Parts: sequence; C-alpha cells; structure tokens
Amino acid sequence: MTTRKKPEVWKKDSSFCPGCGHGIVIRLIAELIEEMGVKSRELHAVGCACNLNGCWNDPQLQCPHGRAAAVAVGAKACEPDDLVFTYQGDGDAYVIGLSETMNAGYRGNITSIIINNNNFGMTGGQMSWTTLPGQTTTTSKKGRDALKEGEPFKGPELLSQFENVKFAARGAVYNPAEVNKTKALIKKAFELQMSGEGYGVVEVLCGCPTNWKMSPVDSNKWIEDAVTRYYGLGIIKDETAKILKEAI
Ligand SMILES: Cc1ncc(C[n+]2csc(CCOP(=O)(O)OP(=O)(O)O)c2C)c(N)n1
Ligand code: SF4
Ligand SMILES: [Mg+2]
Repeated sequence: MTTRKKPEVWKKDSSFCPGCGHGIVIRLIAELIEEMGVKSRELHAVGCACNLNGCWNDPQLQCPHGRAAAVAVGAKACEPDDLVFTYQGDGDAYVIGLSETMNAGYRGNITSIIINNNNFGMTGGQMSWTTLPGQTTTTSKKGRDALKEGEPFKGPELLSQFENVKFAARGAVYNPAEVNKTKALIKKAFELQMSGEGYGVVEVLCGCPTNWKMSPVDSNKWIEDAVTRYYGLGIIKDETAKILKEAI
C-alpha cells in the first residue's frame, strides 16, 4: 500500500467528523502548497471550513460567512505574488456569498475552492441551493421539492460565463482515483493564478456523513451514484492552454 507523506507545512490534525470530505481536500491543498513552494494566503468563512484555522504556517484569515472572496480579491491586490485562495462551503460561496463569488470571478485573480456537501453542514444540515431534489435535510424533511424550492445550483458552470474565468472544474473525493484527479484540478487552478492570468474555481463534491445520517462508506457511494448525476465531474472551462500558447 502506498502512503502519502504528511506535508511539512501541516501543523495540526483535522477535527472534522469521521468520513468528512473537508479533511481530504485540505490535505491536498497542503500538499500543493508544499510541492509548488509558494507562499499562500487562505481565506475562509464560518462553516466547517473554519476547522482549517491554524492548519499551516502561512497567513489565514477567517471572514464573515459569504465574504471570503471579496476579502481575497483585496488580499491579492496587496500581495500579488502570493497564492491567494478561498476555501468555502456551498452555503458560504453560493447561498450567502453569491455576489462576492461572482464579483471575484468577474474581475479577480484568485482561486476559489468550494466544498459542495449539499447542505449547511456546520449549523446542523439545513437545505442549501445545492441540495438534490428529494434529498431530506433538517429544513426539507419531506425531501427538497425542486418546483417550490429550486433546482440544484451549479456554481462553476455559472462562473464560467465570465471572460475573466479561465478555469472552472468539479472534482470529488469519494475514492482514491477521484482524489488524485481533484488534486490535479486544484493544481491547475493554482498554477493559473500564479501565472497572473485570471480566476479559477474548483468545486469539490464532499460527503457530510454526520448530517446525511449515513456511514462514511455509504456517503461515498451516494456521491458516486446520486450526487454526480446532478453535478458532472471534470473540466467545465479551461483556457489555461490558450494562455500558455499566447505567452510563447
Ligand atoms: C452572516 C452569517 N449568516 C449565517 C451564519 C450562520 N452559519 C454559520 S455556518 C453556516 C452554514 C455553513 O454551510 P456551508 O457554507 O455550506 O459550509 P459547511 O459547514 O457545509 O462546510 C451558517 C448558515 C453566520 N455565521 N453568518
Ligand atoms: S458536519 Fe458534515 S461537513 Fe461538518 S465536519 Fe461533520 S461531516 Fe464534515
Ligand atoms: Mg455545505
């Protein structure tokens, strides 16, 4: 069995629930910061993302819910050579912070990493814009009624309409192959930012076994079988090749 070396930049063990996808994505980000040898500035809000506080030595800032993208655009303007990224939940980036997320996509040169776990995890599993039709949550006890409560929201697809958005993708972490693909997607978005050419977004489908009331194994199976039917995996927009070609 191959094991992954713990990144040197990693300072504390994660405090997420067993089987939570957040911990895997954070680990991938730590690996990339180390492998790319960049100085990072990470912005997150409340939500389970705040377990990230103090994970590594580079500066991190916790913003009010929904506001991380606006703060990140300002941080990038002040420190253009740093890797500036937001790490946000779906409730944070889409529901409460849609305006900030769209503004960052419209004009920012940052990276948004968005954890889509189909609910408001930290506050007890309320329905989010990303909840699947028929999915039960604490505020959709009979299952989400898409006619009354809306269809699942596809953030990277919407962001990809902006000229400034050069890379938009969706990954998942329900098995090792998808974990590796997701790392490659985040790496591409980070490299795009460091080339100074625009905004990149990577949404990651993650399990929230605690609020979904499933075992970690069943959560992963549900993502693979049900969640990916609404949220297709892979690259939605990629103009990074064009940028490189123009630069030659
Ligand atoms: C301005 C504001 N509104 C609402 C809240 C309450 N609140 C804290 S976390 C959260 C939901 C988090 O959901 P999400 O962003 O999807 O992250 P997750 O915990 O699912 O990873 C809410 C509504 C808040 N702290 N601040
Ligand atoms: S409540 Fe859900 S999203 Fe939050 S740490 Fe637990 S499993 Fe993860
Ligand atoms: Mg969420």
